[in-house]
Amino acid sequence: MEWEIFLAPYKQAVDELKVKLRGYRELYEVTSENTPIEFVTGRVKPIPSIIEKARRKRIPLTQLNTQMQDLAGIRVMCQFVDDIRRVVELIRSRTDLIVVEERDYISEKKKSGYRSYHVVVQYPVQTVSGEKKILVEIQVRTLAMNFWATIEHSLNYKYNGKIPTDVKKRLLRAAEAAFRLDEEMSQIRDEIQVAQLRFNQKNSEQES
Ligand code: 0O2
Repeated sequence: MEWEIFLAPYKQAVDELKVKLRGYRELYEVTSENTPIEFVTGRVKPIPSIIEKARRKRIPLTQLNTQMQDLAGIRVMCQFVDDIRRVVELIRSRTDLIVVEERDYISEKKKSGYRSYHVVVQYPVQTVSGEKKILVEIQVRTLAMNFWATIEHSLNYKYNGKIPTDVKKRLLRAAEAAFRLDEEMSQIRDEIQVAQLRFNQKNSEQES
């Protein structure tokens, strides 16, 4: 298979969606609302990972375009858990893509402790041979969820997918700690917002 030719539209989709989703930050800057997006990353799955996953999931290489949903991957990082819902709403409301599947690993975390919200979209790319509809997996998560997933992913790599049981247990505890951190941060934000509202009300009363 000519990997470079096959993956070219996936790279295009990743590049375009990175720009489009990063654009929300600037759009929010001109409103008084807080941006739900902290930062956006993206990648095309490396060829060795594609081959390994295809073997593991028994996906024929000729069916990759329909059966491997994360050849093109985008990650959107948020400060707060509530922002994830706002980002998913933004994605659903776009008219340049179609949401084909959503996986909520926040309400129901994975066995490993992994939390994230996955939205699989179909995104049209204009190629030299016409339009190609590309599947892109958008992972939306908080900074704490991302911190955990990044470390767990590199440990998985280090241990060749076989993390020792005691390390797994500690990772599960770390995932819970990350979740509590998210909850605590949300509460702090809520309290700050209430205080801000009172402060603003007091000021406008004094002015009138
Ligand atoms: P990479 O290196 O990120 O590309 P499966 O592969 O069976 O777990 P599936 O059905 O392909 O899952 O889709 P799903 O559940 O949406 O997960 C795909 C991607 O989500 C993974 O891609 C990871 O990026 C992330 N992910 C899922 N589970 C975990 C986890 O337990 N730990 C971490 N760190 N990330 C996870 P890849 O292909 O595994 O790898």
